[in-house]
Amino acid sequence: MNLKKYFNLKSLFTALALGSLSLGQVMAQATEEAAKNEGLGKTVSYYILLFLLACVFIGIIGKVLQVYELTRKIQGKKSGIAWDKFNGVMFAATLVLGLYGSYWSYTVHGNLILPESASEHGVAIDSMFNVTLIITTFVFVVTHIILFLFAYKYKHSQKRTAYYYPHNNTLEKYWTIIPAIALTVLVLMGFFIWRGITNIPKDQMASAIQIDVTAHQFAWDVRYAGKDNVNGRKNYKLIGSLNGLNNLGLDLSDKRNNDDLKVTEIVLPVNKSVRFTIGSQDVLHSFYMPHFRVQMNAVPGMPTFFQFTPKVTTAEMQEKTNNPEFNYQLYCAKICGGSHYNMKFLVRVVSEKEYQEWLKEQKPIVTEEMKKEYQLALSKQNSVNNQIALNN
Ligand SMILES: [Cu+2]
Repeated sequence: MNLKKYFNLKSLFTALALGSLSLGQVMAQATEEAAKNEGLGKTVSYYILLFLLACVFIGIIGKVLQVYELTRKIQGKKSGIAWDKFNGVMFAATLVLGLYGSYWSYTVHGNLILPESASEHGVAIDSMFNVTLIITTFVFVVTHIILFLFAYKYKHSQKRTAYYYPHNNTLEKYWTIIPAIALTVLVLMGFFIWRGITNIPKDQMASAIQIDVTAHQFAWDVRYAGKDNVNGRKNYKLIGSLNGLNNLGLDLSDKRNNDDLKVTEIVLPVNKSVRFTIGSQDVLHSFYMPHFRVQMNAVPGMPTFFQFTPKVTTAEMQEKTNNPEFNYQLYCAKICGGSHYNMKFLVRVVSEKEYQEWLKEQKPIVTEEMKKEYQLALSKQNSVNNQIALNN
């Protein structure tokens, strides 16, 4: 069977070119329509249409060039375009554009970087970040210059034949050992810094201000430990008990709960160590305070901890950032559901005096109503126990 009867190359390309053109026209019309509608010019669909239009345009150019080359081939002529040279120049151009793009990204996005760390341990994290960035940037620039310039300089030429170069042990050693040493240094540096942050001596743990944070879709509940500096026990089985009042599942048989305070903002005294106990009532959340370089998962059923010392007050940071509206925030850094973005909680760092004044105004988390419900539940339980005892 002769396939040529069914596939005529010329008509195939004509059909392809026509198809591309008509698709291009449809896209152009759609883009124009989109741009006409007020505000639509900035929507995602508009940019997707533009991207598709660019793809179609490039496709058409490719097809035209293909037809041109095939025609020359049929006529027994040499290729009309020096593709080797073209590809080589494209490599060199990509190098220049890519390096400029990286430089642009570093300068423009680099300005969006967080202000200086507002916590003591954050300084070490920042230095680790900077060292990693310097090393990786250096490697990135050098390897890209070598890769792209080699592709340009040694592009295919009729005058030169390729040299078969299968293996070189010395080179293998260099490009295995040097990155291995660099990575070991970076990993060890990270390990020791992390250990310094999480490995806190017991006395320092106990003396820090104790704050208990509970995450749930889509909010944070925060309580301070009160005078005894110990947060009372919680029990997940008690969540929603006491006629729906006990949304944190506090165990009222633990008297240490009675002085715990419910707060609507986190207020921290400057230069005092503070220890957060973090938990979740539903899915994974992430306790994230970027200005203090603090991030820790909030895991259901497994308390996690983060202890740190804030060293810049909110007022000082407002001055440093030249932004009188500046405020520290606690965010959730896990995409934990549809309203995840709502998980914000105000954090203020103030002087010791302001902190003490604020603390005095905070109300206990265990309300009188909760206590009454608890007593009621206890008396009901006692009567049931008595009945069981009597029946026996
Ligand atoms: Cu969350």
